Amino acid sequence: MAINTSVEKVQDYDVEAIRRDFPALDQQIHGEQLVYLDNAATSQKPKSVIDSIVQYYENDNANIHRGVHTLSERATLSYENARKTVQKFLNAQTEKEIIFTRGATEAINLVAHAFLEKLSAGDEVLITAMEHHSNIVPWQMLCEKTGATLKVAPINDKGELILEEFEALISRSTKFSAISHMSNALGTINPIRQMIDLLHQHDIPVLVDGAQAIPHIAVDVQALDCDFYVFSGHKLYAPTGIGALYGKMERLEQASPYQGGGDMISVVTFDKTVYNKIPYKFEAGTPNIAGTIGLGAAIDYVSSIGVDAIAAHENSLLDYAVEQSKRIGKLRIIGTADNKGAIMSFVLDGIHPHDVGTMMDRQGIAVRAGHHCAMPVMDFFGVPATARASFAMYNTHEEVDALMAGIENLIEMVG
Ligand code: 7TS
Repeated sequence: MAINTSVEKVQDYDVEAIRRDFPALDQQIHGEQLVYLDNAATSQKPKSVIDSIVQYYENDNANIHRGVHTLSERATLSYENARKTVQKFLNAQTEKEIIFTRGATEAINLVAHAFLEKLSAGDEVLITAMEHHSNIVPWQMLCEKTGATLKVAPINDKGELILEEFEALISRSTKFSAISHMSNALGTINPIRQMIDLLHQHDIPVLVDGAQAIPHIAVDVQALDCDFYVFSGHKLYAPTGIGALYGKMERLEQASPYQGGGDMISVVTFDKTVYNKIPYKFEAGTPNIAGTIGLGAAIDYVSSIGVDAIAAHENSLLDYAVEQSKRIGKLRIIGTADNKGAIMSFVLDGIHPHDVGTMMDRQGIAVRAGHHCAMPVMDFFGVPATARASFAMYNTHEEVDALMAGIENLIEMVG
């Protein structure tokens, strides 16, 4: 399939050079060149990230914040430099506002736990109908423990938040709100700046789940004025098992620690423990040092290309995919928001999404099939699951062609 390169492709974006940085992309699956379109689940890693981890383990491996020896000092320096890298990437005011966690899920649980003592019966927590389970279940657990009520702002048939209904749900009882920046099941990008403003008119703290947004949207936490922002490194070309929580200093000062243990204390006696300073207070135990260094390297890599350039490329892939999909009569896209990131969730008439996933894999094409940890979204659209193609900085228009050809093949096979 020929593509109109001048219209579809982003000028000066050297996708082939980028692809060469990602060793995992260069392989055959079932005899076919891999087409990796499961980036919303996790992204592949560039060589610089892999090298940073190897370098750490080969040369600097030691525990941090405790040894006076050289290796420990080197490891500590690299770990703390990664914190500064995250700070700059998010434009946080100080690196103390960055707490390393296992990922978005742990960061959300940390914040939910911090609000345990602040909520009671009659209070409300406000989320939206498009949240990932990670941004539902911790709040449900918090509500169960405190007697508070979970309120859910609805979405429309395009998968967009209904902003007026969100606003109508804000009341004096609302004590916290947790909202996704971008939906993993639909691709919808929420008007979070507006949502945050509405919440702040009532002085309601707000957490933004940036797990999907972070690789696609340049985030400025000061401009957004969010109280908390969370993301996972592995969707941002970093290793699994590392992520970050940004928290406004004044909010972190009000928060009680999530876990107790080493490193989060300054003095321990059997009578009383004095906690360490922020951010260490929230980082109990030996952290994922190598992962943190890998996260720093991933952000350096992404920054060297530029999030806006990456987003422009991915959006052109999405537009092209949506356009091309129109020729497939049996295909229905789930999630057609006006403001959308590079995710195409779809169903095919008469073919279960799991079969779509398996049959695409037979053709070397990796897509995710399932409920995407967003069962309420599936319920809303009346589907058990969807197949999902999600694009990253290294995907190409030719891969979109391969996706479409793969879908057409499988429709033909099923008959
Ligand atoms: N929030 C959103 C919006 C997500 O998409 C995910 C993961 C999470 C939170 C949790 O991130 P974790 O790294 O802590 O697990 N989403 C997906 C997905 O769409 N497919 O696999 C994981």
